[in-house]
Amino acid sequence: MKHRLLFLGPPGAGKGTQAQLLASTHGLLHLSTGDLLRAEVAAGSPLGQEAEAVMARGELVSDALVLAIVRQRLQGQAEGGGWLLDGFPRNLPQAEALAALLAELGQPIELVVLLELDDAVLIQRLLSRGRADDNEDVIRHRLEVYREQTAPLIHYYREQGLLKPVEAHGTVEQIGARITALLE
Ligand code: B4P
Repeated sequence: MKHRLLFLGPPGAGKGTQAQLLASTHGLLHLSTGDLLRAEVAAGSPLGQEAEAVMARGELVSDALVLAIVRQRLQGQAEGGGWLLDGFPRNLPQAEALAALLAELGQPIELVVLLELDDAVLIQRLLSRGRADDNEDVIRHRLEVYREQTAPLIHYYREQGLLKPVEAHGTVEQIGARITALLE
């Protein structure tokens, strides 16, 4: 079965880690806006140049920029192919734009997986990863941005009956098994 899934959760909850795993075991397109933006930064494209400083501060890149990337990738996906969106949407305008795009494509979201984890563990995981935007001040700011802008999506998707919370404590395999169980 070709699933259409969305991964939601605070920075460092393991969205990227779990999304990669599930996409490879289930043959889904893995669309991570964070990875796509980092690839643009690495390539030094005009889009990457615009995104770089914003990401380094732990803020959200403009909706227009992110939406352009997602639209292009989802439209390019073969009809009926499954996908997994990781790190997108990150605020209500992005969620509303996604809903309009998916209605246009006739591909509704099947399930929204919410990865839940305490701040102390999130901060530890991100500090040990050590990416350019993983220093303590920026991490704290990313958590604030998550609470203010992304967390309202929990209510938005719960109201639509799509939300499934998952405990993101434990090993990668344990969390992966919890997510797989939701799909069965
Ligand atoms: P993202 O790339 O989405 O990254 P993230 O939220 O920080 O991390 P994630 O939850 O995916 O954690 P991961 O699996 O890597 O965003 C980065 C920036 O991009 C944003 O701040 C923003 O500027 C920009 N951006 C992205 N999307 C955007 C959008 N839609 N709109 C606007 N701006 C956008 O795991 C973290 C670490 O934990 C890893 O080192 C991993 O190995 C480790 N880990 C994972 N699972 C573990 C486990 N079970 N136990 C121990 N460690 C674990």
